[in-house]
Amino acid sequence: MPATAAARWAAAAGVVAVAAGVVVGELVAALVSPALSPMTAVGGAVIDAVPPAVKDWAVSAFGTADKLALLVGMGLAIAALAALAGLLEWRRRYAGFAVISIFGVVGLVAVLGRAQASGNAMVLPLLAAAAAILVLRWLMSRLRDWDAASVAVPAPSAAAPAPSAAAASPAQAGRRRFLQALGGGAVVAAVGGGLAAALRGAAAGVSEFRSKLALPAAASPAPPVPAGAALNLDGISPLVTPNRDFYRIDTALTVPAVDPDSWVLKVTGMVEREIELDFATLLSKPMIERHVTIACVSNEVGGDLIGNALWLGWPVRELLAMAGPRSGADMVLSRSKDGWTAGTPLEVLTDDRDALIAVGMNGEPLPLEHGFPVRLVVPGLYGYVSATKWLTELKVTRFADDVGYWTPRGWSERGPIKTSSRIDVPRSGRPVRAGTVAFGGVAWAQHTGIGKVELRVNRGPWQAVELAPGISRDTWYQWQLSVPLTPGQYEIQVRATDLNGAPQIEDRARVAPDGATGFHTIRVDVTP
Ligand SMILES: Nc1nc2c(c(=O)[nH]1)N[C@H]1C(S)=C(S)[C@@H](COP(=O)(O)O)O[C@H]1N2
Ligand SMILES: [Mo]
Repeated sequence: MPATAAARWAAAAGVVAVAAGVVVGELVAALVSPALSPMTAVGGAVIDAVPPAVKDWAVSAFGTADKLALLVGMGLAIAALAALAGLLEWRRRYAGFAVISIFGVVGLVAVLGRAQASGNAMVLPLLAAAAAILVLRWLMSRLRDWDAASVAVPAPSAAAPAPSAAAASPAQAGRRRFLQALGGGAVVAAVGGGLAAALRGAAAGVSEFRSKLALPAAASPAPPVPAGAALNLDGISPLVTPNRDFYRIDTALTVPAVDPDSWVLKVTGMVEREIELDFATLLSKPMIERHVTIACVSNEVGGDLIGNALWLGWPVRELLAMAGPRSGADMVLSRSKDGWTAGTPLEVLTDDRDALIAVGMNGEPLPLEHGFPVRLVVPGLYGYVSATKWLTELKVTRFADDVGYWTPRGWSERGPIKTSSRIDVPRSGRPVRAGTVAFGGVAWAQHTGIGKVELRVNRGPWQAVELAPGISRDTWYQWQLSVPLTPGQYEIQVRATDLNGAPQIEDRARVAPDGATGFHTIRVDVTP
């Protein structure tokens, strides 16, 4: 095959491979990271980086299509670099892979620079680059096969037409195999790209709404964080978990895109008056803001499926009072946009614990992954029986008549959070220097509060730690203790006791059916 033809096909292979990689990244982003995809991250970084004059020029030249123009420009630039990657890979093995790896790293840097960066978002550029490299490797091997075959048997020229009925020559077979791969790759990338765009389209509109949404100020602001609640200890969990680090658990394969303009919350079932509440009406209600630590029933002892946030919302009890629950009702089955349900005791939604119909998380509208526009937050209960995200309905009912999503799947009907504690520092298995070793972590007993936390070394006597004041009984508390340790191996355990004097359960229990128990135990190597 002539060198120029081979180079052209190699460039085409580069474009198809990188397109396939980008599509993989965007498609997976639509599923696991709707707020941020590799392309939106790079686009956002470009917007931030261009000088204002260029931005003004773009807006005046393209008007409201400026974003589209940016995407088209990005697409062309990426296609050019992708063609170059294909060409380089053809000339020299791995040179093209190196160019694609640089793409991946640029994508990663762009993602890291965005406010919405999350663990999920960070792996996507690398995933996209890996996919592009695999596809390019595959296309290159077919191109090399074709090239080798056409060297062995020169392709028939126009002057000597190929024998039409005869079997294809190896060169023709190689050509066909390469073109099939190239065309197949292009079609798959195009179809996947269309799907990703459709999935993202809905989420993008909702994201846009969210970014422009100004939440009302709280009529009842959160009580001030007590002085000394946040200990100054390296490696301890922050007292308030930033949204981007907040654990996420749900059954939603794609994050539901709920448009606040058409959102309504229905109160149904055993009530005097059924109610439909729209988003604007909800925002006009006197909101309260509270710190609440929510936790997942699947959180293992020492696990990280727990986080503390400042939630803004309207108390569920106010809405339920308007509806008027009928006597005999003892449960509220809350339902989300995607059909998931939780069964919460009516009592905890009507007592003074400030269970919230929440719209805000740490001063922002709820992130899409955390239930935008509206979710429930109930102090003291595991998420699976209380914390419904993308909330659409509250059905007042009875435990005898209805069940939440997880109950028939082997989880308990009721899910009060069990008192527990965790050692954050030092990390288990991480060697530390002999001398005074600082231990620290968090402890929680939502809606009762923590009374004391103790630590023991090698099953010796329990030692009281310094317990920081909690923000409220509904949040976790930080603790710390310095222990002098000589070189050797140690087993360290922590236990908490709630404000009623009830100790954390020592017997180990698995997470199912109603939450793990046992003391968090770490092993520490103390080196000279
Ligand atoms: N719609 C919906 N809401 C849901 C869930 C779900 O699967 N779907 N999971 C619940 C569980 S099990 C937990 S622990 C919390 C987690 O909330 P987070 O993802 O905001 O941390 O959400 C709850 N709300
Ligand atoms: Mo959970």
